[in-house]
This record gives sequence, C-alpha cells and structure tokens, in this order.
Amino acid sequence: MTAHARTGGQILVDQLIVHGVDHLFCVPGESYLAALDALHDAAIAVTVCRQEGGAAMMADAYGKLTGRPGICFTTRGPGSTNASPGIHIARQDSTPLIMFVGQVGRDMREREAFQELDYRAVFGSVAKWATEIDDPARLPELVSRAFHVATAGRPGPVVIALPEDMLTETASVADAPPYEPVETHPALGQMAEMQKLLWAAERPVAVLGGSRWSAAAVGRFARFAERFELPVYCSFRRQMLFPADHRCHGGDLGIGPNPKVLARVKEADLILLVGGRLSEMPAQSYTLLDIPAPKQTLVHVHPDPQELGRVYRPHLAVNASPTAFSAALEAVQPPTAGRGSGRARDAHADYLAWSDPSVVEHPGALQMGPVMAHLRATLPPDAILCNGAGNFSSWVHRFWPFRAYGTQLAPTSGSMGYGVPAAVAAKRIYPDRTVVAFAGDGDFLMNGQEFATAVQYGLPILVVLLDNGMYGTIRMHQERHYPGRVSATALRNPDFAAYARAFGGHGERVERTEEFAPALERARASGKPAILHCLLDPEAITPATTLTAIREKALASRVAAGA
Ligand SMILES: Cc1ncc(C[n+]2csc(CCOP(=O)(O)OP(=O)(O)O)c2C)c(N)n1
Ligand SMILES: [Mg+2]
Repeated sequence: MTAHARTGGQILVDQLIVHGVDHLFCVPGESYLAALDALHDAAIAVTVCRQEGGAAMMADAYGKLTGRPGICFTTRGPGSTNASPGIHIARQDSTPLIMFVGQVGRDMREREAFQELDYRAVFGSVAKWATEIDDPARLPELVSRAFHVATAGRPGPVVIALPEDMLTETASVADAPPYEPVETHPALGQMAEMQKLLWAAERPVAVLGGSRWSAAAVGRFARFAERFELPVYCSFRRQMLFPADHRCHGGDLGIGPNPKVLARVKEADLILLVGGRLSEMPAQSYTLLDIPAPKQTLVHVHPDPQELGRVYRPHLAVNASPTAFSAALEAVQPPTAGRGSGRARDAHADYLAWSDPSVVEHPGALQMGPVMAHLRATLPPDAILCNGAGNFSSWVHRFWPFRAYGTQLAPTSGSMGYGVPAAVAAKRIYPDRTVVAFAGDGDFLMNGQEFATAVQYGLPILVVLLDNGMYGTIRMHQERHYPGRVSATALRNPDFAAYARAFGGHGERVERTEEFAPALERARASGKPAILHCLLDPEAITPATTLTAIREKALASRVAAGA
C-alpha cells in the first residue's frame, strides 16, 4: 500500500485491523484520545468497561477463547495499574494479550508528570515485553512485534505505552503484513523416540495443560488416546482440553482433586505432559513429581524451550506447540499387542463416580448437588462456564462436565474477580452461546461492576453467586492452621438480587434447593443479564467436608501433638 500521512492514533488502529483484531476492551482516558478517535470509524467492536481490571480480564478471556491476542486499552498510571491483575493472569495462564496504555507527552517525560509511569519498569517483570513507542513511523514495526511476542512460544502479555503527542503526530509509513503465529513442530526422531517409550511403558498417562490448543488439536489428541488406551488428565482449570465424556478422560489435577487421580498419576511409569508446566497447583504444591528428576519417564511437550527442564528434568523434551504436536500424533503407532482398555476405562469410571452430583450432601437448605445436576440437565454442552477464585469454584470444576474446547474461562493464577468480566467477554464474542459465571460473595464484588457492562451491551449472562457470608477459602485455611480464631474473613453482604435489578438486570434470591430451577428458568426467560443470589450454608465449605469438621480435626491434632 502507498503510504500517506496518518496520525499515530490512525496508524495504530490500522495495524490492529491488519492483525485481525475484531474486539477490544477499554476504559477511556484523555491520554489516548487520538486512538479512540481512530476507533470511531474502525470495524472493531469496542467494549467500554467500568474498571481496567475488568477490561484486562476480558482481554485475557478473548485470548483464551480465540488463541489470538486479547486487546485492551487503558489510561496512564491509575488505569494501567488497575489493569495489572489481568496482566498477571495472562502471564501465569500463558494467554496472548496486548495492553495499550496512554502515556504523558514525550516533552514531559521524566518529570513525574500527571499520572506518569515508567511502564518498562512497572510491567517489566510481569509482561513478556513492555515498551514505549516514541515515533509514529515505528508503530507498524513495533505493533507487529507485539503480536508475535504475545503469541510465540509460551504466549503472554505485552504492554505498550503510547505517548499522547506521538498519537497525534503524523507519519507516512506502510502497514505491516498480518502476523503469523510461529509454530514449533516436533522432530520425526522425537516422535519415534516417544513411540518407543510408550511401547515400553506399562502404565502411561497423559496430562494436558497450557495454551496453544484448538478444537482440532483436542480431537486429534482424543483419537491418539483411544488408539493407545491412554488415561488422560487435565491440569488445574484446563478441563476444556479433553472432553469429560470421552472414555479415556480420567479427571483433573485441581485443588482438592480426586485422590484416585493422584494415585494413578503417581503410580504411572510414563507421563506425557503436553502444553502445561505442571506448576504448583496441579502438582499439588510440587509433591506430585520429584524435582528435578521425576521417577516416572517424563515426556514433556511445551512450546517454549525455556520451560523444558525448568522444574522437571524430562526424559524426552519436545519443543512443540500442542497444536503441532497433536497433528504429529496421527503417525504414532500403538503397540501391536494392544494393552487392553482396562486402565483408561478404570480411570474414566473413577472420574464418573467422583463427578456425580447426586453423591454430595452438605449442611443447609440449598444443596449444591441438585443445583449442579439441574445445570447439567438444562445447559447446552457448549455453554461457557466462567469463574474467579474461591472454594465456590470447586462445584464447577468437579461437577460440570466440560465437553468441548472453548467452554472454560478460569484463572489458573487464582485471581479473584475473573468470572464476571470473562462472562461479559465470552457473551460479547459469542452472543449465541450460553454463558454462566460462578462467583463467590467475595469474588463477585471484586469486578461485579462489570455486570453494568453486560446490561449496557444487552448480554444476558447468568451469574450464579454462591454467598456464604465470608472469604470462605481463607476461613478454611484459618480453621486448619489457627482453629477457632476467625480473623478478617467474615463478610456482611448486600442484597445481590436487588443489585442486579438496580443495574437493569434480573435478580433472584435462592435459599432452598427447590427454588433454584424455577429461578433459573425465570432468569433465562427474562432475556436480561441475571444474578441468582444463592445462600449457601457457611458449613458447606467444600464438596467433601464442613467448616466444623476442619476445625475439630485441627484442634484434635493439636491435642495429639500436646499443644
Ligand atoms: C485478587 C485476589 N485477592 C485475594 C485472594 C486470596 N483469596 C483466595 S480465595 C479468597 C476468598 C474467596 O471468597 P469467596 O469469593 O466468597 O469464595 P468462597 O471461598 O467463600 O467460596 C481469597 C480472599 C485471591 N486469590 N485473589
Ligand atoms: Mg464466600
């Protein structure tokens, strides 16, 4: 294309179009008015949010669902620092994301001008790359680099600061070509070596995690698992990587996992770890495998060579993206004398028993077993389930069967407040899909204001808000370590159903099991964003135990220890 003079703001927005951006999330600021003006006429759906944390989490959700960088725009110091939890999530969750931040004019820098920040310093350790663009003529080059950095190897967040006067200056420069994510393919010799190891193994298992997957890659891995009769486990909050109704699906390595899953992974003689890092949570505080040399034969497949050998010394390290690796699996042959379907079948039977909602009972008039059973019976299999952090999320992780890629939005980084913004983003991207956010009473109020964004854009998300009147997770840990000494974990909550109505949504209070189904039906029929304010007995602290039982166990072990 012939270059004609454009403002920095226009060049920037033109680059977004070139790289295929169709949505972005922002809170406006006077620092990037020229970019906002260029967006006025661009074919990009802009979602204006209520807080930058919400905008950045929406961008992360976009990245998780599409594999393309989620884009957010925030203003200087207060805006960008508000966005920081979303940047941290994208880092820990390996999500491609680019945050553009307004910056003071170039002629004022280094005076600590109004809201000035040194973005390279502030975001340098959390982002994959943090930079500032001084010259509008370099926007095509540096924005192109940002898309490559965000998506290459292990994906992650990029932060780009835009001095205000750079955005209004004009330059004549050609657009960059669209970015191409760089694929890393396994070598033929490595696939042959893996086949040899798999043939020699008696109790192999697969563990799937990380990003850079796709529906096609999941399908290919499933066919490989069938041919090898391989039990497959998903990492913490990566349950959409293998269909729960597949006969080789063994469950997930989450918080409070099925003890049978841990036993099977520990007793495996070969672990095929694809895409994930087996970090603290899935590795059960790093107790699952020995560090640095696991007893099991470890075949580690990861798109970033720096992750291979970082914690665990693999027997075979394969630097490949899950998409490229899964494609190469089609050529790997199972042993001719089949291993029989016993191990995969038993693992799947363990999962089915563990995830059956009819087996749980806990104190209180509202029972989560029937609630989850009702959701399983009424929501479509491609519904997108979102959550933030807190014990409430264990109801989703254990009892919702994730059956398709692109149906789970949950922070492996354990950041509270993720569920509602993720649901807003999901519904904005896929208006025809059912989108449900699970939230705790603590979790909800971290970014619950984005419910207003759902109302503003007419996005009928459903929020199932589990209110136990406390930061229950922390109370649980308190009872374990300091039994009976409740400190800073109790919450006095608003009427969340009235909150929903005040925002222009649909709100209902659910106190008893039998009230849930009709309330859900009314919520869905309303066509509005809805909150079901569910009152959960504080004793129902996990699907497996009560608060009192945890406290008594801790007190008893103190007595036993002579404390
Ligand atoms: C942003 C953030 N702040 C604090 C924490 C620590 N934290 C983890 S879970 C939790 C409590 C969650 O409370 P709630 O949402 O009510 O869920 P519950 O555990 O009661 O089910 C807290 C404070 C966190 N993970 N993230
Ligand atoms: Mg709570």
